[in-house]
Amino acid sequence: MSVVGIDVGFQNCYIAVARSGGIETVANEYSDRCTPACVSLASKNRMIGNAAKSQVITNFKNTVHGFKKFHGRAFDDPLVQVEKPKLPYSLHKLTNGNAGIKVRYLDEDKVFTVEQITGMLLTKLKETSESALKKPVVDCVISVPSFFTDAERRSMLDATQIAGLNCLRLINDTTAVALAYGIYKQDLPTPEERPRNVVFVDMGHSSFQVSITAFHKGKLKVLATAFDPYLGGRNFDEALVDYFCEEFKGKYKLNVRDNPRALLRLYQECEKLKKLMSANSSDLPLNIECFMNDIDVSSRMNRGQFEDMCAQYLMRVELPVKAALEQSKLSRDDIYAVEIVGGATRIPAVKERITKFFCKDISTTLNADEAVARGCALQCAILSPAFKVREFSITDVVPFPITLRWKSPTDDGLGECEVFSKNHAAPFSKVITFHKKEPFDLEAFYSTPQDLPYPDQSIGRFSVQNVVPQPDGDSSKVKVKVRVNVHGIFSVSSASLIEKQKGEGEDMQIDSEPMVQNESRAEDQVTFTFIKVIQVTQVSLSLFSLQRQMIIQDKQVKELNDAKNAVEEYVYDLRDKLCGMYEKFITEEDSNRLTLMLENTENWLYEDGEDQPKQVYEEKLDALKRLGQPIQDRHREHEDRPRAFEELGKKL
Ligand code: ATP
Ligand code: K
Ligand code: MG
Repeated sequence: MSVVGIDVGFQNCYIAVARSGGIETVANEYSDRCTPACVSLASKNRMIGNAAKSQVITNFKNTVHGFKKFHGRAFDDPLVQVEKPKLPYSLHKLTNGNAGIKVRYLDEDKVFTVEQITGMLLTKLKETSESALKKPVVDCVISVPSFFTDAERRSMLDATQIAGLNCLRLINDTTAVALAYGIYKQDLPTPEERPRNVVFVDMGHSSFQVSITAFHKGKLKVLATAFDPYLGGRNFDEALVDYFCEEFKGKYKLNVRDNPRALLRLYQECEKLKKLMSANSSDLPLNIECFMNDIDVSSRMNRGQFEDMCAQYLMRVELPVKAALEQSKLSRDDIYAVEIVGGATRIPAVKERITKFFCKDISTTLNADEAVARGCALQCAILSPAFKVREFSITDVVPFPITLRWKSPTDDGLGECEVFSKNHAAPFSKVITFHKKEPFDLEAFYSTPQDLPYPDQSIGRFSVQNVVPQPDGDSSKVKVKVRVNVHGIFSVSSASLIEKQKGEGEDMQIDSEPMVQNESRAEDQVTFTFIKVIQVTQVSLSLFSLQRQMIIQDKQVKELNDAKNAVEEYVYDLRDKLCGMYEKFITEEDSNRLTLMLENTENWLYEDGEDQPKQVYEEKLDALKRLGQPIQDRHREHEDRPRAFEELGKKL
């Protein structure tokens, strides 16, 4: 089994794997440990990651990025509607109401689900980890934001399936970071001692997450999580873009927002400028040549100005930090350290806000970019029976309270009860006892819609069937098991009918508040049907075959390019050698003829040979090799001769 951890960021993805030396982050074929969350569809193939990122401007309509937040969302979702006008590519309402991504691919209009797009990205990340480990990768652990709801988590799991991955756990970003922090610490408190409480702060490109975690030797327990799902590095880029758009309107009479390419370039330049300002407080230039209508633009900006401009975002930094501390019921003095990760925490003003709130210097002992992926890989290693790693127990939390509501056909009223409170430990199972004479329905939903960064409160509806009264006409005891599983997803997992015991049950009130227990026992099973789960995307077989087809297509395009490149390389190589090391091994006349032929081949590659089937390139290469090989052989023979004599000399 493979031990792989993947941080699927809104902008940047990282992979960590377990090798004999321990956990290490791995680089892709561009020697880059960061793979951009970007997929570019073209008329002949797909590009994913770094190759796709280079298409952001040239092929803007079909280069998809910034899609992580569309997981599990309907097209009409307010968040989707807010994002839509800012995207260079189009969104499309799918028949199931979800947001689909519309692009031109293989010269046809195609609509992909977000699960397919993330599936493509994950396929790339899978390949990268496979080439690092030199073996197939299936099992992995993947990170999600701690505020992801059930629908978003289910959608992410579907994407992993499309990519042929088996996700052992969806782990919250900040929990992965906590694991990466704690597992190697030798000096954690013993069970009798007071815990070491650490605050983890992660500001990425699209969101801001905070957790407070208590550590003891061999275990971590998340006490609280808080977040601003709409605050991240991209807000700071946007502030700069808004500013320069306004400035260029007056200064150059340019309407940048009308030109998608120019706008995308401005975003890229503003992000660079933002990063420069993190290291530099002086005035910095912004220059873009041939920006729009052949006009070069230039301007300046400094950190002070930038911070004023971003005051509204900086103000929001304190809120989740404060909320997390309140929920944990700790005081500032109880906090051992504040660890920050995520690219946007490099903004000095963001760091300042956090430092100021805790009256404490913040620590940057973790790798800000790679800690999430490392934590994922560590979790995968813990779950893997094949890999030896220190035992470490992880207790996470439920981010939003969950309520269960029930109703039987003949019941007068509805009953409900909160089964998981906010920050309840997770994963966790509970058994709820009902007294019922007939089948009944259960509906699970998030209790506090005002706190939910998702427009739909409902989680799912479940029907408990085959419930009958006791022989004496009394209500039966029905035990229903509910749980938040290892991925942070809620489900009603089973139900059982309890035979009435003598002397028991008489004093139990019928239709009383259900009793909630934290343990289950094996009982006779009641048939249990899952009526409907809201917002679940089913991975259908056709999605799998489409993915397979795309992989085959990409492979064919790559092989074709390789075959063509091989001809080109051979031409250059042989031409070089004809004027150099092969000179003495060919007559001048033959050499001239061959040079001419090489030149013709080179021209052909740019003209008629530009777009040929793979076989044509292979035949061309063979023909060239038939002429080149004898020269190469004569050369090698000549080189080998002195060595042969030398060997002979030694023997004599
Ligand atoms: P998310 O966690 O929201 O899914 P992500 O994981 O892809 O997003 P990160 O890779 O953690 O995000 O961070 C990317 C963000 O950090 C970008 O906005 C980037 O511009 C910003 N960033 C990176 N380096 C710096 C820097 N030196 N100064 C300011 N911002 C930076
Ligand atoms: K990331
Ligand atoms: Mg992140």
